[in-house]
Amino acid sequence: MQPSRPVQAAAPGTVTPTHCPYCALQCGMGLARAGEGVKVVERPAFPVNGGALCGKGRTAPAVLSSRVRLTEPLVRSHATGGLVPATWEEALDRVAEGLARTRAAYGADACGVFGGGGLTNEKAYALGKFARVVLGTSQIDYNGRFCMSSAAAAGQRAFGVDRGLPFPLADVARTGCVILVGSNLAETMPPALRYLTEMKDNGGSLIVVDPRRTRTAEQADLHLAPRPGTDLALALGLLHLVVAEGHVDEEYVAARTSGWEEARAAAMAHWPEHVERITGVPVPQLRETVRRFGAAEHAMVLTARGPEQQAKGTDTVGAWINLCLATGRPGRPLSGYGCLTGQGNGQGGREHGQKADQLPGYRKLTDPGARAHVAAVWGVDPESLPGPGRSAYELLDALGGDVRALLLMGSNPVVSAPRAAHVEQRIRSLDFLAVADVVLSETAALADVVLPVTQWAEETGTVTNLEGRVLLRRKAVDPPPGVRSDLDVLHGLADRLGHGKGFPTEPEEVFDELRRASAGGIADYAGITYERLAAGNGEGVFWPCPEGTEGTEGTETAGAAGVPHAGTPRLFLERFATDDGRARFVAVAHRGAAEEPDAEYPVLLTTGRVLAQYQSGAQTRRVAELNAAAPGPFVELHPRLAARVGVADGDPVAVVSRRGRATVPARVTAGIRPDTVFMPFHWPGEGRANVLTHPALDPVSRMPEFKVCAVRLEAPG
Ligand SMILES: Nc1nc2c(c(=O)[nH]1)N[C@H]1C(S)=C(S)[C@@H](COP(=O)(O)OP(=O)(O)OC[C@H]3O[C@@H](n4cnc5c(=O)[nH]c(N)nc54)[C@H](O)[C@@H]3O)O[C@H]1N2
Ligand SMILES: Nc1nc2c(c(=O)[nH]1)N[C@H]1C(S)=C(S)[C@@H](COP(=O)(O)OP(=O)(O)OC[C@H]3O[C@@H](n4cnc5c(=O)[nH]c(N)nc54)[C@H](O)[C@@H]3O)O[C@H]1N2
Ligand code: SF4
Ligand SMILES: [Mo]
Repeated sequence: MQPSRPVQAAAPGTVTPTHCPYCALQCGMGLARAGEGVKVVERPAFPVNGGALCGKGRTAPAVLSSRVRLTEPLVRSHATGGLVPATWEEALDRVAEGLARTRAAYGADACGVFGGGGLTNEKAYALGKFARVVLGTSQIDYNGRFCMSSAAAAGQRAFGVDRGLPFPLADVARTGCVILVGSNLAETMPPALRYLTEMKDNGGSLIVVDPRRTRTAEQADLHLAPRPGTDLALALGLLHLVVAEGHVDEEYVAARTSGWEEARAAAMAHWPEHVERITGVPVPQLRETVRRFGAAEHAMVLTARGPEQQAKGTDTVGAWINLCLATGRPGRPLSGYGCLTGQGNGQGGREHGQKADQLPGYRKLTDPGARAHVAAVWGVDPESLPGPGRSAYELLDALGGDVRALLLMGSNPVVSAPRAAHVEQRIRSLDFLAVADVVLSETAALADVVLPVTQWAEETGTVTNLEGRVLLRRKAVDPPPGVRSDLDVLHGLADRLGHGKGFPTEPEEVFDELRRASAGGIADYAGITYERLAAGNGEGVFWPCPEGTEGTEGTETAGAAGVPHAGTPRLFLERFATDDGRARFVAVAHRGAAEEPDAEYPVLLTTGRVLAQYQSGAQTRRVAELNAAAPGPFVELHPRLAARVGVADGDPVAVVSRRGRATVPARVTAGIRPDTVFMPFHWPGEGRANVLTHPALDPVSRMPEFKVCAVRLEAPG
């Protein structure tokens, strides 16, 4: 394997091409020196966003400021119980001791590790290796479990591989019909909206499925507003109509799929009138959807968190994939199924080993061949690698029980985990908590040791965006003195725990090892180097990209003899990644939510995002311009429901579930179903939405049901 040459940070005065720290679009941006800091400039040559940025990206440098971020390690004082400044030596010693003590007393599995989908590929890889090799623990998972894990599971089941979009986003502009299910793209990935607008301008139709009339739904030719948690029935009803109205592509189904008869029979049990009763979507709208989707020469279904964050998310996405397969879409030009992955490295973060059941290259921890390959790269005995551990919520729920020490990197579960008050209490009951973060998040504030780390513009690393496009995110500024990178932290801890070698601090060195560990795996990065990623417009390389010059059979862009493999923008053109090369239909049937409304809790709560805040808000709540645009939590409710509860727009209202209570201002709007309320989850305190949510898990993906639970509303006083 050829080593890659180091990539230099740009000299002062020049513009460094890099990427936004936040979502999975990974918009290209330029960073130019401005006084002491940097300012964002457009980078129009980068294809995905073509220079456009949302307000979060434009204001991202504000979080680089020493005024809002951590600049020195903190340790809990034995004397006062508060967090006090410490040296790096002292802080790392304490973490190493905390982990070693726990392991000695209770065994390796008493040490937990929790990662994040915002971490670069290098960090995610190093974190997984640290858990398995240094700690020897099976107890590692990450916040991506809360994100797109149901789509990942359904994609693997149907296609044998999980890559969010199996085609470049630009294909969306040229397709004929898009059904966008539970995505509020206009607020969550604004620069991507242009692909949908272009598609409509080209004569295509946009169908949006969302219980709310969002800014995205406003762009639609047809807006279906199902009851939260009923997408599975909706997709089955549509498949029923596809069959009834003769839109099945029999030739494709025979040539490229398996399992159709069972899936067809399951769908035929879902009569349109029955589906209307479950979902609240009128039969004429179902028919209109099928007419548009069935008639279009090219068509796509794209899902996001709406249908995925359900305790039946895997089957739900499976039902939408069935609809695509029956009409002959996946693996055809400008057509197919895709998931809009969420976090900055949501895709790469799930490929390189921070997931409980996984080794680098999207390999399975239970596969003896995979264990042998990765163990050889790591220089350890395959037998020494632990087996699969618990999923994210189950791990958080076990804290203070059999998991007694936790190292957390890149997540803020006190705000973002389901049933958050319980999770917070579990975290408080730990013997030892270490958090590496950029800011003092609500979770970091509970730690015994807080390690202040560098962030995006201060370090180089790779991320893999929602298209499976591997990108180089370059360093543009020096970090403030006193902070170290996550790779430094892992190196320092590994060294203290007896692994002086194997945890380099240079990102490129880590990436070169990752390439070897991923070689031959599903997500094969072996042919990707920093040098290639830095070339041209920095438009990146799509995985799989094996090492060498042999083309991969069946891919559009297989490398010709003598030319390195070009990467794989489009998957499945010849065959699917299953053993027999066929996509698999899965026979699924509708079922209810884990918690349905009743007399005591008669209203459905669903949760999600607003444009100007990001996730737990740890970063964006520290940016004045974003706080001005989205100052605090609220509950969105229909005028009829508001009248019944006796609240007017702006009045405080208590939202109460079996798990907790949050008090927030009412935002009255006719754009939501009268049986449903919506809360964003970006804030801690009184308005913390996640004290209400239900931790019911999908049986396959272990995704919690963030999008449905039962609540009642109370007007205070
Ligand atoms: N501004 C902003 N952008 C972000 C983020 C952020 O925090 N803020 N986070 C990033 C991340 S990690 C992610 S995962 C993505 C998420 O991106 P999206 O999935 O677009 O975001 P959400 O708001 O969680 O959910 C999308 C929509 O699902 C709808 N919905 C709720 N329940 C249901 C249901 O049962 N069925 C259907 N069909 N729809 C339902 C909601 O009304 C909401 O409009 O955004 C990324 N981009
Ligand atoms: N009710 C409800 N809850 C949800 C969701 C929902 O739709 N509804 N969505 C879920 C989804 S999709 C997601 S992805 C999760 C996200 O929720 P979280 O996992 O809490 O995500 P963030 O708020 O992005 O937390 C990232 C933390 O890492 C820090 N950080 C940023 N960069 C780095 C770095 O390079 N290194 C280190 N060490 N730290 C860094 C940030 O400052 C921040 O504190 O929330 C989930 N929770
Ligand atoms: S859309 Fe996402 S990647 Fe692009 S600027 Fe906004 S937050 Fe950053
Ligand atoms: Mo996410």
